[in-house]
Amino acid sequence: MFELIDYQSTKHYVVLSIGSNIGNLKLNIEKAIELLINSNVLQNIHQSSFYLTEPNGYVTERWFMNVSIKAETELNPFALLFFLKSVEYQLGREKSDELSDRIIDIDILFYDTISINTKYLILPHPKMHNRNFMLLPTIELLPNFEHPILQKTLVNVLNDCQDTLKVIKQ
Ligand code: PH2
Ligand code: MG
Ligand code: MG
Repeated sequence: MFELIDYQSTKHYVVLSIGSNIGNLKLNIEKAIELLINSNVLQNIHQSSFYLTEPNGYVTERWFMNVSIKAETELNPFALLFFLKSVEYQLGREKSDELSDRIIDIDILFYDTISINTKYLILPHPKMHNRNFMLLPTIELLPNFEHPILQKTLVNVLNDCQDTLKVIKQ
């Protein structure tokens, strides 16, 4: 299925959301970003502030630390996803399901302005417009970026977002 999509191997703009809710949350995220920088897979990395965030859709009571980053890459979306999974693994991520507490989670929010819906990857991230913990850090980096499906800026997406969970800038 992947080979049907022909992505040019030039520069692509990506936005990632990184989260952690086990151990030293900030240190886990810093280590992830260090691995991203040292890999040379991502260039021109910009990071948002750290945000302490109330768990969204979780049974757990452990709060998260979240950040967003924007960067450039030459990898196609699936190769990028595979690389990010390997970084999660290097940092000790065990289960990869949506519901477990996690040392590290790295999700792709946007890849250029593409929208795709596959078994392994949906872009833009299908829940981001309902999640303060993804929207607020990303707005710090790209307030006027237009959501490719909703066709409104991220600031307007946040204005229409029903999420009431707390997101506290550190
Ligand atoms: N990640 C989830 C589900 N819920 N809540 C917060 N606050 N932060 C997260 O990173 C997060 C979440 C699924 O990956
Ligand atoms: Mg996630
Ligand atoms: Mg994930």
